[in-house]
Amino acid sequence: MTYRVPESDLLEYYRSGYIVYRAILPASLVNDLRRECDKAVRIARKLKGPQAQRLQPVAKFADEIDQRPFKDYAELPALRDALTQTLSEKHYYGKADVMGVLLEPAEEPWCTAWHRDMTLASSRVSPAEYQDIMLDWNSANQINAPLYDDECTWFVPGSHLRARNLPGELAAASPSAHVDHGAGSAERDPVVKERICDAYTRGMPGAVQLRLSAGDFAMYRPLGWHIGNYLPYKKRATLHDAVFTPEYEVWWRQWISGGSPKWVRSVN
Ligand SMILES: O=C(O)CCC(=O)C(=O)O
Ligand SMILES: [Fe+2]
Repeated sequence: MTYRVPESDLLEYYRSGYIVYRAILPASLVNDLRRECDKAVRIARKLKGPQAQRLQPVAKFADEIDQRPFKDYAELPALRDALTQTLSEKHYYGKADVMGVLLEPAEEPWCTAWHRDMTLASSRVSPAEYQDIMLDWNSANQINAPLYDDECTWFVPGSHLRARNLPGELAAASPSAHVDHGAGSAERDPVVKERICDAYTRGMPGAVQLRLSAGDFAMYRPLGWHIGNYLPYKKRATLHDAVFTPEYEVWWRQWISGGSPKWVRSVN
């Protein structure tokens, strides 16, 4: 065993919806990934402009970005070990057509809207199936693995366990809040915009900031409420990835391409 996941962290993962393996990426791998992600930033800005916030999948750019360190990450024994302790040996990550990198915008502060990656309304499944998906730890686990210290992501602990939203959550996440009080505002002054995004982010009741260090690995349930809040002066290169089992990957690929696959409960 190369990495021991404390039981208190497992408990936190079930209760809050996220877990962090601290300093699990070796320094040499972080160095190699940083070098390749410097290329990713240049490519993303060339393709999508200065406000680009991700390049995904990284493997699509194999002619410019050396894929070796990404493969090393996907096969890292310590990570596979930690994931086996947390979920099972059936779980894997690092799929070439999924893994991307999250980047800081070059010019202006920006935050996403507060969101759940899939809601009952967007899920194309029944309420009972949606509830099963929420409570099934084989489904919907997302990864943020930062190569630089990263405090962009906020999460509402425990919100991954319920489809029901509280009134304060709906108010904080309403589309008009993002336009009037969030990154969607027309404000151009960088400091004022930064404060607007900060206030919008902090406006979600009960939200906590994930404070990640370079080389950490965070796994969270993206059906819980979360947000990304980005500052142009805080360098970001955070591997963004998903965790699968063979069965969940089949379901997810059908779902993401617009299908309505039936959900079969695998955990109780
Ligand atoms: O930037 C982040 O950490 C969050 C990104 C996110 O919420 C998403 O990709 O759906
Ligand atoms: Fe998200």
